[in-house]
Amino acid sequence: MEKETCTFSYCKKPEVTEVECDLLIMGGGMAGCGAAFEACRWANAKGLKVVLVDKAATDRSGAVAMGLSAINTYVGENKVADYVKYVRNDLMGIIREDLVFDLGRHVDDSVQSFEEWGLPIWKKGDDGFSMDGHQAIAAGKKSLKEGGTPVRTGKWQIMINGESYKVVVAEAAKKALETNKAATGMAQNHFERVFIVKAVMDTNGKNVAAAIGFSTRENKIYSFKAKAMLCATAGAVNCFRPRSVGEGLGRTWYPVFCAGSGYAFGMQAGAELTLMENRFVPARFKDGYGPVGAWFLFFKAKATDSYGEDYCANKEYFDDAVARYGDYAKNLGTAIRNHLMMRAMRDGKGPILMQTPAALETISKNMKEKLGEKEGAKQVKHLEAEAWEDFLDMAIGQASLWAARNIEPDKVASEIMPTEPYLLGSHAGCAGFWVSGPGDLPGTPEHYTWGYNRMSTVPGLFMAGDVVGASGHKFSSGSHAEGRIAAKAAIAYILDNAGYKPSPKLSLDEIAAELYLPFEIYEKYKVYTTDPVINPNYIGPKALQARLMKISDEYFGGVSTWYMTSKTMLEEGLRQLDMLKEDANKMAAKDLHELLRCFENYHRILSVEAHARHILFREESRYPGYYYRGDYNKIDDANWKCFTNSKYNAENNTWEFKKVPYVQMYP
Ligand code: SFD
Ligand code: AMP
Repeated sequence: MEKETCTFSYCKKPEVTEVECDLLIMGGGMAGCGAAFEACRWANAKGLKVVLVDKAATDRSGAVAMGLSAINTYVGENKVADYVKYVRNDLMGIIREDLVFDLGRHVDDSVQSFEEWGLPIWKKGDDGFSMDGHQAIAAGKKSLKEGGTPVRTGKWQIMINGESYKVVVAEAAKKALETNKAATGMAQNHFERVFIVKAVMDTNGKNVAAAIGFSTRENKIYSFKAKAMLCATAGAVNCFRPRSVGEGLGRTWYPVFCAGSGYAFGMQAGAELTLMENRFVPARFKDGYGPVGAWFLFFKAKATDSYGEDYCANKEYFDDAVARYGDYAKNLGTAIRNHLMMRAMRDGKGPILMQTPAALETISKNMKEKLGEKEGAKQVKHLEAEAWEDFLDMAIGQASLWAARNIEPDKVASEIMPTEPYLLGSHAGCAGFWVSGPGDLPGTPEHYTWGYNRMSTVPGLFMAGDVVGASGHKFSSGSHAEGRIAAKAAIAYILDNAGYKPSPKLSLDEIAAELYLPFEIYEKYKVYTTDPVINPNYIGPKALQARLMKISDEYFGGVSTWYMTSKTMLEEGLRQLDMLKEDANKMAAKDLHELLRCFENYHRILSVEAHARHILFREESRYPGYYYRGDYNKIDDANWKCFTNSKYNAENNTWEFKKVPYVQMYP
């Protein structure tokens, strides 16, 4: 197939801007905002230039755009070593305990800062009852930093009034960037609605010299040259066919705008990935994708099959799980809870129901016993409002679906369902890059650290949040703290390598031609057919994404195969993916929005290819409930209690895989 190139014979050449800085932060989400806040504290005094670029508007970008109703990682009165054990158990025994411990010892400082910046955090009242964030502030309750007692849902989670969580966190980051602008005289150091597409290597063949991207609002492309870069652009969604199709297409739990750009960027640079076979398949309220944590932990609700049986307590299912997956099944981690739910579903005992009425009834009874009928009823009304608030603050679609279906949680149980797979490293998943740890923790093995905390295997390229592998359960607060950890180390790296001058391998003209190729293809062929959406000379981004999701769903363990895959299925899927990668060169874009979608597809293809190749490499089913290798449907610690690391070579499209020893640091 003839390879298309862009000579700007058919589309208009964009304005090209080169931005020079010391530290480039890619992504303005939780990790990116943490990085900007911390980097400027160390950079300003040294006159170092810090730049943040975000594909959206930072106030409302990333996974926390809609807000959240809980912070899922706050250590508080608990021991950090226990946090490590909790994460290890939930992620089936293989994590980087140095990264998790390091995050656990720093995360609370970020949460206490959020409160100082204006995030309302629920507090325990003197009567032992919960006060939501606003009530606590009005009652003059102590802040967390002063020793105030948060309202815990589970051992690690605290409740917040988080509709504006992201706005609060973004404000602090933007203010910090303002101070850096003042300190360095930069004209602009915060770029919004600029989509980072690719890493351009340095002529030295070691460093990433530039990150290139384009504005999604004007015909402008950017080349950001930097001495160090921090990638915080989150995980990948819509690589697999979602359960919501047709009019529901576009509804997901993790945000549709997470396209795996971080995974693609690091892979283009040759950074090593780890545990990329992992994925997160959350149980969610059906069709609305509402999270379940607050119902299980705060409202103490039970999920049962349609006969009212708690499937996690089903002896036959449980014993079989222990027989196949060993003691890991006994921890009843997130994956195993899914596995047992699917056993019940496959036995025709579905739908699976979140018993919300029973939970609210129990709470109401307790409250009325403790507070009397009148005050009790008042408290119950407040709590029912919180049941709705939980979704209004975080997954609005679920609240509107409840309304659309006349579901009142105090009267009707709701169906829950495992979703399509998501690739991420910050929630109950651990797919991402192999990064250096802090290096100061006792018992840290040598191969866990190489100088600068959270630096990838590419010198000067740092990672934070979803894109850091082998250390899940960071959530919003942990991602922010990890951004801070990585940013401080990046500034140290820049000061230690002051002599490095980035010299990108590609010229600005070559960059412009590569980024605007889909425009050139569209303008070149659009008149060939009466409807430009259908054209034998090119493929639109929507059609290509549909093909990608079909291949992943049917061969890499999507919802249509109940997450089952095997060597033969993976190999057939990868064969079809290779053909799709060829077709991708023929993607056409009619406007900037479609251009964004075209490059998001490239990022999704690379992310899911890495995922499938890692599943092929690990010959066991380490995460039952997330995916199954039908040809190795058991956990095999003897051969596979280790990290699986890979390195992609973008120039010749080849992959290297290796096993890396896992070391338990905390008993
Ligand atoms: O209910 C580019 N999460 C929850 N965390 C909690 O602490 N509590 C909760 O209650 C949580 N819940 C929850 C959560 C997420 C979602 C979607 C829902 C419910 C519905 C998880 C956290 O949100 C998550 O762990 C962190 O936000 C991850 O942080 P980070 O920084 O890794 O990702 P991000 O915040 O999405 O930011 C990514 C940024 O990158 C930008 N970006 N910019 C330029 N170029 C590109 N190519 C880019 N690609 C992406 C994005 O715009 C964004 O700014 S519950 O489930 O438990
Ligand atoms: P979720 O709403 O599923 O994203 O989960 C939010 C938080 O609650 C995460 O920290 C989960 O690990 C935790 N969680 C969710 N469901 C349960 C459960 N059944 N038991 C214990 N923890 C849970």
